[in-house]
Amino acid sequence: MTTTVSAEFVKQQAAEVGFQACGIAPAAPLHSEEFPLRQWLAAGYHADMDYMQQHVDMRYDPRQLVEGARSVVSLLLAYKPDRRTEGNLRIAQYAYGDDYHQRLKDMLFQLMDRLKQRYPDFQGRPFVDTAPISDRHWAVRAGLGWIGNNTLLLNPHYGSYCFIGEIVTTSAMDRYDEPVAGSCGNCRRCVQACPNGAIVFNVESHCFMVDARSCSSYNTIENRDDSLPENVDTKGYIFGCDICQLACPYNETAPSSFSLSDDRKEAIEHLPLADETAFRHFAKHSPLNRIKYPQWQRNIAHASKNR
Ligand code: B12
Ligand code: SF4
Ligand code: SF4
Repeated sequence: MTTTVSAEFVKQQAAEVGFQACGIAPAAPLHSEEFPLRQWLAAGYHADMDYMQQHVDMRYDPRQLVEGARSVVSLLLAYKPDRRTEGNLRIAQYAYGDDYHQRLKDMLFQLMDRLKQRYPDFQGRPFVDTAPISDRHWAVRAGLGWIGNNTLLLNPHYGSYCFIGEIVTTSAMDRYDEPVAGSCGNCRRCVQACPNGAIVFNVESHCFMVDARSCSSYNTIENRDDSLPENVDTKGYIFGCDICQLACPYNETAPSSFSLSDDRKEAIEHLPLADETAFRHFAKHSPLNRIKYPQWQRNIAHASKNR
């Protein structure tokens, strides 16, 4: 039996490491009503993301991912920039900075080191978007917000402009958080703003889901085909898409957490003209490393044709 960990201590250390919010949930399986992954897959909304079909049971139960897991520590790293880039061709705001996978992972390891210093028998594994675990649903369980109609985690203070990571640990906590009682109410701004009607209401699950096949974010990032579907209008986005987030009133009032320097802004604005060497140089430490230069050029050609 491992030592029971103070939740207060975890949160204090998380804040010192630089996370904007931290919540903790017991590592009990997710119900299919709160995470209708099987319905999403059955509808074909995952497009070519075959990895979403793998380890489905594990996505419902973190104890299959980390043996003996007792708690999930969920952490938010906010990224709303203080200004946006200009120009007709643009990348999503989450990609303005360095690759968040690396940054978040470094921070999660720092937090684990601090916890191990205080609790030498503390054991856990950090995750960011890369393992079969649904980041948003654990954040909801840990009281960090609710799932908005745009299907993203909406934190009442930071909106949806935040990355999510977690530590799944075998330690028990002395206190757990409860989900918050927030909701989108009658608002449908994001659904109406989507240029591709990609946010669809799933009658069976009684909630909104993203059909990736029509989503600009999927198409500009995950789609590996030589050309993009003609009916997808990316509205100038050549990597990711912000439209359903820009429409959200919570994001309007959220504080900015990332300062876009003049140099970085200029580099991003010139990126559509970059040759392969310059693109690779920029992409190396950025979320853009998810795509190769031919995809980048495909996205530019598609967005230019739409315009
Ligand atoms: C696959 C994936 C995608 C796919 C599919 C997106 C999707 N909505 O499923 C694509 C490529 C399109 C995508 C795009 C983006 N992604 Co993405 N993606 C993921 C990934 C890897 C898995 C998501 C997943 O499990 N989908 C499967 C379906 C079944 O799950 P679901 O969508 O959660 O089910 C929905 C419904 O059932 C409904 N629902 C379920 N329960 C309930 C309960 C209630 C009360 C209600 C009302 C609704 C409801 O809402 C659910 C939320 O979508 C996660 C990382 C991770 N491991 O969790 C990141 C992740 C969701 N992505 C992220 C980001 C930042 C984005 C983009 C904003 C990037 C961009 N700017 O282009 C866009 C946003 C597009 C959008 N509106 O979703 C962040 C989101 C952070 C946040 N605040 O929520 C994550 C969590 C990565 C991270 N670690 O930070 N993504
Ligand atoms: S990311 Fe863009 S295309 Fe995808 S659901 Fe949101 S607004 Fe629609
Ligand atoms: S725009 Fe409205 S409906 Fe969409 S996520 Fe924000 S509050 Fe919810």
